[in-house]
Amino acid sequence: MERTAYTTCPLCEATCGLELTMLDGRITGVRGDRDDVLSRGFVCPKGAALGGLDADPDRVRTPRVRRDGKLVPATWDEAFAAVDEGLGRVIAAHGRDAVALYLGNPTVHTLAGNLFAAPLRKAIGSRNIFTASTVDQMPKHVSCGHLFGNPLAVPVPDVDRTDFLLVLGADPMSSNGSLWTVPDLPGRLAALRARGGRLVVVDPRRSRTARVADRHLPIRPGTDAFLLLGMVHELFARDLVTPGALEPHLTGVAAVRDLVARFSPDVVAPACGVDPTAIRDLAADLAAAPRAAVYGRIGTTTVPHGTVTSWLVDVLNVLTGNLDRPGGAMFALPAHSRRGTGTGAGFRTGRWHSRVRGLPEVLGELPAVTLADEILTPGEGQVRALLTVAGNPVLSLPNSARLDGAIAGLDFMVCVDPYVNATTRHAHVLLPPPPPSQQAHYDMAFYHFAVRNVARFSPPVVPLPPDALDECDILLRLIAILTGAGPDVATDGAAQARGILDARLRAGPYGLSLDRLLAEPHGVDLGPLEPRVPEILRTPSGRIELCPEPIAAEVSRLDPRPPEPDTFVVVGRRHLRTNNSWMHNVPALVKGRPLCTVVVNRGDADRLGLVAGGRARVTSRVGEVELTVEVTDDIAPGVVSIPHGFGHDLPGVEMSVARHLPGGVNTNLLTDDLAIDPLSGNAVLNGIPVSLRGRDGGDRTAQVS
Ligand SMILES: Nc1nc2c(c(=O)[nH]1)N[C@H]1C(S)=C(S)[C@@H](COP(=O)(O)OP(=O)(O)OC[C@H]3O[C@@H](n4cnc5c(=O)[nH]c(N)nc54)[C@H](O)[C@@H]3O)O[C@H]1N2
Ligand SMILES: Nc1nc2c(c(=O)[nH]1)N[C@H]1C(S)=C(S)[C@@H](COP(=O)(O)OP(=O)(O)OC[C@H]3O[C@@H](n4cnc5c(=O)[nH]c(N)nc54)[C@H](O)[C@@H]3O)O[C@H]1N2
Ligand code: SF4
Ligand SMILES: [Mo]
Repeated sequence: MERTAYTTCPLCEATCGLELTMLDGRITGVRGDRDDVLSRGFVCPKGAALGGLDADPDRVRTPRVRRDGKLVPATWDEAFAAVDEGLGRVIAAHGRDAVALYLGNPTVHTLAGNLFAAPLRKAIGSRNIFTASTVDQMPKHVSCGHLFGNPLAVPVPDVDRTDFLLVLGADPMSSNGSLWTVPDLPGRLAALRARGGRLVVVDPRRSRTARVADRHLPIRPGTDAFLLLGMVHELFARDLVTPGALEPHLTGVAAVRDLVARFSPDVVAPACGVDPTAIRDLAADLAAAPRAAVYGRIGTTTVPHGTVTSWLVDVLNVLTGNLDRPGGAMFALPAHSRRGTGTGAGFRTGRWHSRVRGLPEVLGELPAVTLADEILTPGEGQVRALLTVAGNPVLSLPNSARLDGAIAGLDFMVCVDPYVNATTRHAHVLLPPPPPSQQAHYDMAFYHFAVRNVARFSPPVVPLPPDALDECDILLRLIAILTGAGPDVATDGAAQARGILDARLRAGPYGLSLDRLLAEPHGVDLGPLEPRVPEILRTPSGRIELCPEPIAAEVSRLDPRPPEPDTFVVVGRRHLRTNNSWMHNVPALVKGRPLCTVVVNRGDADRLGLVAGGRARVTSRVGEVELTVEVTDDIAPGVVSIPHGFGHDLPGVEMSVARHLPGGVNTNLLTDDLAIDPLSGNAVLNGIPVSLRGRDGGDRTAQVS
C-alpha cells in the first residue's frame, strides 16, 4: 500500500525536508516538505532523484572480500575477520602509523560519521589521518580558529534579514550553499532583492548565482585575497571602520590597519584584475549598507592563500560591524550543542608534521595532498594500509593518477562505501552501508551553519533488512577491531546513536529530546539566529583576535603581481544535478547534454582555433586530459572551467551508468599536489596553470606558465 513518509535529504548541506511516497519499501515519489520549518517545500533535482539513488541496482548491499584478485560477496563475519587479519598484520609488522584513514564528504552527513568518526580516528592511533576537509574548507577552520579561538565557529550570512550580500568564489544557486545551510536559496535571494537588498558576486565565471546578482565582478582566479586587502585598505583610508557593538570584544584593529597599508586598491588591482574604482565602490557599498554580510566559499578556500582570504572575509564582516548582528554574518546555536564560556585555550596547528613533506597537522589531521607521498615513500612510518569511509580520493584529490597508483600498491585496504568506484575498486574488504532510506538522520554538522536554528530527526523510512548492517555498527565494529576487542563484538549502533543524541539534545540550549523530535517530522523551529559574541569565543583573551600572528606573517609575504601574459588557469564548477563524484550513476541526474566539458572564453577559443563541440587538450605540470569544448562569453579570458568528480571509466569500477558517460574525465589528473595553502595545508584546486590546445595541436598552442 502507498504511504507518505518524511525524511531529511542527506545529499547536500541544505538539509531539505522531504515528503516521500513509499510503495513496498521503495521510494516512488519525492516532494519538498511544504511544512518543513527550514526548507519550506524546496527540493532540487538531486533530492527529487533520491528514489533512484536509494534503489540504484549498482549499490553494493553485501560485504565484499578480495579473493584471487576479485572482490567477491562475503558474510559480515567473514568481512570483519578479514579486516581484523589484514589490519592486524600491518600494525604488528609496521606499527599504527602504517595505517592511514581517509574520511570523505558524506561522513559529515551521516549520523554514523558524525558520532563515530572521531572515536575511529582515535582507535587507529595513527598520525596519518586525512579527510576531504583539506581539499575543501580547512582554510576557513584555521582562520576562524585564530580569530575566534574556535575553528568550528563559522559565521553564515543572515540572508533573510540582510540588505547587502557579497559572495566570493561560491555558486550557491548551483551548490545550494556550503558552510551555509540555506535551503531554498533561490527563494531567499529573490526575497532579498524584492525588499530592495543587493547581491554582488565575485567570480571568474558568470555563474548561476552571478546571473541573478545585481552586480558580477569577474576576478583572476586565486587572487581574492588581493581584492579583499584592497577593500580593507579602503575602509581604513575613508574612515569607514565601524565595529559597533563588537568594539569591546575586539583586539588587533590597529594591527590590521598597519598590515594592509601597502595594499591600496591601485596596488592590488593589477594582481586581481578588478578595477580600482570597482574595489573602492564595493568597500563603500559594504560600509554603507545598514546590514550586510560577506561570504566566501570554494573559490576562496581551495586557492593559494585560502586561509588569508577566509580571514579577510570575516575581517570585513567585523570592521563594518556586521559580524554577529542580525542581517550580518551570524553564528548558529544547534540544539545538540552547548553554549561556551567566552574564553579558552585558543587555537594552534602543527602539533605534529607529516613524515615526508613536513606539513603541519591541523585539527588532528594531515593535508590530503600528501597521502600519496606517505604511501609511496619508503622508510619508518610508511603508510601500508588505508581505511576509507565515504570517500573517493582517487577522483577527489589532486594529482590523482599518482594517488591511484599509490593506492593500488597498498598491502591492505578497507572501504566503507556503497559503490565499487575509482577508489574502492582497490579494496581488499568493502563494507557497504545501507541506503539513505534505511538510515536515521540528524544533521549534527550542518546545524552549526544554518540560517535559522532548527532541529529535525528523521528515523529510517524503511526497516533495515536482516542481512544489512547500520553504518554505526560498521564503524563500531571497526573501532572494536582497532582497539583489540576483535572482529566478533556485538554492537547496537543505531540505539547507541539515539542515546547519545538524546542526551546531547537534553543538555543542549533548548532542552529538547529525541522523543520531542520524533513527534515533529517537519522539524522544530528554534528561531532566528541570535548574537553569540562573546560566549562563542575560545581565545585566551576572550576577544576576537583580529590580527593573529600566523596570518599576519603570511600577509606580509604576499606579493601583488600581475599575471604572466598568455597563461591559462583552470577553475572548477558544480552542476545542480551532481554531487562531487558519486551521483553520476543515476540516469535522471546525468541525462541530456554532457556535463563534463571544458568551458573556454570566446576570444580565447577564436585565438586558439577551438570550436564549440570540438576537442581540446588541457595540460598541467602533472597531467593532461582531453575534453569537449564549450565556448562562452560567461568566463573571463585566460580562465577555463572543468567540473570535478568525473572519470569513472577505470578497470573494475562497477557503476554501469557513470562508467559510460560520454566525455567524463577526471580534472584532478591536472591539479597539482604540490600547490597548497601553507597555513591550512589545503589543496589548491582553482587557478592551476594549464596550457590549452586543439586536439591536432600544431601551432595553436597557448603558452604554459
Ligand atoms: N578539482 C576539484 N576537486 C575537488 C573539488 C573541486 O571543487 N575541484 N571539491 C572538493 C570537495 S569540496 C570535496 S568535499 C571533495 C569530496 O571528496 P570525497 O569525499 O573523497 O569524494 P565524494 O565524491 O564526495 O565521495 C563520497 C563517497 O562516499 C560514498 N557514500 C555515499 N553515501 C555514503 C554513505 O551513506 N556512507 C558511506 N560510508 N559512504 C557513502 C560514495 O559512494 C563516494 O565513494 O572533493 C574535492 N575535490
Ligand atoms: N550541485 C552540487 N552541489 C554541491 C556539490 C556538487 O558537487 N554539486 N558539492 C558540495 C560540496 S562538497 C561543496 S564544498 C559545495 C561547494 O559550494 P560552492 O563553493 O558554492 O561551489 P562551486 O559551485 O564550486 O562554486 C565555486 C565558484 O567559485 C568560482 N571560482 C573559482 N576560483 C575562484 C577564485 O579564485 N575566486 C573567485 N572569486 N571565484 C572562484 C567558480 O567559478 C565557482 O563558480 O557544494 C556542495 N554542493
Ligand atoms: S538542495 Fe540539497 S538537501 Fe535540498 S533536495 Fe537538493 S540535494 Fe537535497
Ligand atoms: Mo566539499
